Amino acid sequence: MTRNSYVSEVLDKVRARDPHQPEFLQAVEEVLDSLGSMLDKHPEYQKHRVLERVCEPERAFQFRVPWLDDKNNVQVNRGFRIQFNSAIGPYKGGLRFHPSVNLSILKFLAFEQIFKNSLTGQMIGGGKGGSDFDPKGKSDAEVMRFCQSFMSELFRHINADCDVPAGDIGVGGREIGFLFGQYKRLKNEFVGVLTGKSLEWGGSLVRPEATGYGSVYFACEMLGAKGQNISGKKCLVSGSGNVSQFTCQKLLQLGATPITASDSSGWVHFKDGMTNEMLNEMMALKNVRRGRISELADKFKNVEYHETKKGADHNPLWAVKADCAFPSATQNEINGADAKNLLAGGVKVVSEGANMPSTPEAINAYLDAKIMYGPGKAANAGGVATSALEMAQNSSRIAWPFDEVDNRLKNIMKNIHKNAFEASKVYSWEGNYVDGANIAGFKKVADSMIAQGVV
Ligand code: NDP
Ligand code: 2IT
Repeated sequence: MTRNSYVSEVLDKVRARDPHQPEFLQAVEEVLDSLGSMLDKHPEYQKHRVLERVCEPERAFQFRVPWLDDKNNVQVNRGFRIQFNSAIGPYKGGLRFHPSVNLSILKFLAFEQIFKNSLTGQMIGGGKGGSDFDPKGKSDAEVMRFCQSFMSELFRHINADCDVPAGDIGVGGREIGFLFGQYKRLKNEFVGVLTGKSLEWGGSLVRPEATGYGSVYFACEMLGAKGQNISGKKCLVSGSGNVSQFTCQKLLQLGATPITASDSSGWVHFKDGMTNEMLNEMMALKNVRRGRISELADKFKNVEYHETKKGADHNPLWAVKADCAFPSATQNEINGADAKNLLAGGVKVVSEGANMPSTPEAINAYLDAKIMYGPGKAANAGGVATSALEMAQNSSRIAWPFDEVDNRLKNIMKNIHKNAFEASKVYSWEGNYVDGANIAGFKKVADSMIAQGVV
């Protein structure tokens, strides 16, 4: 396929400007390459130079985060917040605490977030932030001191109507609590400036479950469009954190069977399928004891542990025979070789709980095989969508019951599927959810940017 000339021109500019940001360039290329046929029909986007503008963050902060460890040594980390696009609402997106965090990774995540948030149909713009701080092996007191120092700078740049962070890798309920406490102390305001809060102090029911549940609901929508359902399906799941846990929970509720899980050390194969007891153990292991996934194989029969070989050219988790795959750990965890193994093993559905877990080669393999492939910005949008529901409840000072939030989440995932599917029919081929999601997400943001002038 020949690339649209406006897209080529902008990609060249973005590459020249940030040649050392591979993840950001990967995300930009994927989105822009979907837009060609739509841009041909809508010259106004080129006239108003929307692509150049949408690829440049409105604002990006980088700051020093000094803190004292338990031995009273001074530690210094780097903090970031990217306020990428506010055309359709206040900046919204998570905070990631992981040693790999850098400007490229956060810009890719914030860029994806713009179109994901647009797809949810809610009033939220795109942002992301975080730090190269590694919570692994730190005491609760160290995590608290780090979070307090991080918020002592971040609080200047965020508020409930301007920028509302939440969790991501390494940032869960514990971290959101420490961050919220410090914000409240500094500003003397009890407001919905963060989402993913505990229920007792302004959180929403279903927010912890929302990303994983949403990713399964999206898979159900893709299957439903072909008259199929998820019951009885064997599912590969990666990760063992928030998204993975609630993906597994929803799969079990719907009669499907998770057969793998992983962490950064290795992966487990549930040879007879994961049971609720095994899931409860994985939750206790990861959320309370903060241990390694290998412990599941020590505890249960018919659970096999495999260490991940650093630098290996493929990950054997993706070669296990299955019907569906729910990558729920991190970016680029499925490469071209893994995607070939997935397809050879019978996988017909890929629903991405993680952000950008598939490399461009893997995505091409799915599209060539025409399997049901839900890209992250569509399939994992349930998390941020439920964050927006938390914001709505905070603004009205009302808390909705579980079923009300869950039904809203289901409807949002249904609408995301419908809008991506319809856009794929108009501008690409029916069922190409990559093009469909990118186009449907982009148009609303682009039209809003044009309406608001050159700002
Ligand atoms: P958690 O920190 O709860 O869990 C992350 C999981 O992925 C852990 O099992 C972790 O292993 C593993 N992992 C992290 N980094 C790597 C790596 N470099 N290599 C191998 N394994 C890794 O994070 P979440 O579950 O919240 O996030 C998972 C993915 O979902 C991310 O891509 C995130 O951006 C995305 N996402 C999250 C949303 C949310 O609401 N939380 C919303 C939308 C997307 P270990 O235990 O060893 O650290
Ligand atoms: O990637 C994501 O969408 C998230 N980490 C959730 C963001 C949010 O604001 O809930």
